Parts: sequence; C-alpha cells; structure tokens
Amino acid sequence: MNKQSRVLLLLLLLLSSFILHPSSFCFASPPLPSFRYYGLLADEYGWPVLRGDNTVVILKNGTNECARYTANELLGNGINYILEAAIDNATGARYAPYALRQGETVTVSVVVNGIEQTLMGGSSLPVVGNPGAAVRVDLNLGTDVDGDGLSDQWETALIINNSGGLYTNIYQVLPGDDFDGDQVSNQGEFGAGTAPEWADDVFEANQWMMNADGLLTLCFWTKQGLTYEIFAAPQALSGQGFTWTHVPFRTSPSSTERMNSTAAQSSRTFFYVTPTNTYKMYRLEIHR
Ligand SMILES: [Ca+2]
Ligand SMILES: [Ca+2]
Ligand SMILES: [Ca+2]
Repeated sequence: MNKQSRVLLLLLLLLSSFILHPSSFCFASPPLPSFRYYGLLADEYGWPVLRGDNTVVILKNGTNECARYTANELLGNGINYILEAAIDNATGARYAPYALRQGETVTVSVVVNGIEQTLMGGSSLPVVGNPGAAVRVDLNLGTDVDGDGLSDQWETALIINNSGGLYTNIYQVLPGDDFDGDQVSNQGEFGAGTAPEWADDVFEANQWMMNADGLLTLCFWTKQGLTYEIFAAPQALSGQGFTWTHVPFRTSPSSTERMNSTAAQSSRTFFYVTPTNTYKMYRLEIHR
C-alpha cells in the first residue's frame, strides 16, 4: 500500500469510527486563561495560617472539586492561598470535569487534618469572573454565632476564660469594648492578632528614632503574614483634622523604597522613612 492509500484508509477508519461511536468525538471547549481566587486564610484567632501541610483550601462547583491549594506559607503581600479556576469558552462540552465557566457559582471549603472547617464568612465566593482576572477573598476559620465579627472561639478562649466570671457567654463580649484597657478595642485586637486580655500586647510603634543613615526608624511588633502600611500627614491646621497619605518606606536601610504595604515576615518589623519637611505625623495601619 502506498503512502496516499494509507492516508485514505486512515481517514476512512476515523470516519467509520465517528459514525459508529459519535459520542467518542465530542468537541470540547478549549481552555481559556484561568480565573484566580486568592487571599489570606486566618485561623480562629485571626492569625494567618502558615503551618505544615495539613490545611487545604478547596474550590467547588456544587460537589465537584475544581481546584485545591495547601496553605502553608506566605506567598506574597498578605497572601497564603491561591485557587486557579480553569475556564473554558462555554461552547460544547467542558474540556475537563474541573473546568468552570464565567458567571458560575462556586464555594470554598477549608479542610484541616481531614476535617472540614467552618468559615466565619460562610463558604460562598464571588461568581467566576473574566478569564485572566482575579479576586481577593480573605477567609477566617471559626464560627460567629452572635454575628459581631469576632470569632466565637477567640471570644471564649481569650476573654470569657480570662474574665474571672465577669463574662459567661459570647453575647456579652462586645467588639467596641476594651477588655484589657490598652486603648485598643476588642475588634481592633482581633484584627491585629494581639491579645485582648493582655494590655502589654498592643499594636503600636514601640521604638521611634533616627538611625545613622538619617532615616526615621519605626519598630513595632507584628503578626507574621499580616500586612502593614504607613501614612504621613502635615501638621493639622487649627480646627481641621490630619490629611493622611501613603509615604515611601523601606523595610531595611538598604532595600528599595516601596509605597503601599508589606507583609510582616517575622514578629518584629522595622519601617525606614526618609524624613521631609512636609510631614510631621506618621501613622501605622494594618491592612486587612
Ligand atoms: Ca462572635
Ligand atoms: Ca484592648
Ligand atoms: Ca491587648
């Protein structure tokens, strides 16, 4: 059989196969760029999850698993999980069982040591967006039965158990109260990852000085994985408030200046700012 005959025979075999088994020739939609869900997964105490390989974040469409990620390290600025949703072009069959389509409803599950956890904000996610786009969704383990934004586990372990009988249930623990009297509300302490029952544990600049390079140096205790930023303001005019604006800062005297924010890599962080005549006030914030 010459080459031309072999090609013809192959085409005839393919055609007969399609006629006999049309279902084996489904025309699947090709993949498009993925849609990304990403953010910070925090535990019941508001602390970023940075532990071993036992915490898995799973993206689902109904009961169908579409993506999963093991959250065990800080990936970038305040991110410890990424879910890549594979997207097809919504014509014909899906190119893979895990492929999603723009506008579809998805949920997230977090499994720790094989046990599915409750998420304070529930399991719903924004619907699948445009191919190539991304949306940030921060997740917090725990329950919030009283709906006050504080995890019930945090309220119980840190305030009720340290209240000497003053509080007996989570409904008595109020976000705006300051249980330890350190001038930071219970809600502020939950967001900062500081202890609400211990006044010495508070988010503040505990050192403030000019270094040998002439840089204004601020030192503060941080929670690894949380994101911090700095603002500055000129002196307030009489009867007016401060006008705060981002200022460039370094995280070491020799590093490149950055503008917006940085995730803490350890429990103590330094910001270095080039002083100017414009700004008289500086303010640290936790970006959540
Ligand atoms: Ca609560
Ligand atoms: Ca406090
Ligand atoms: Ca405190």
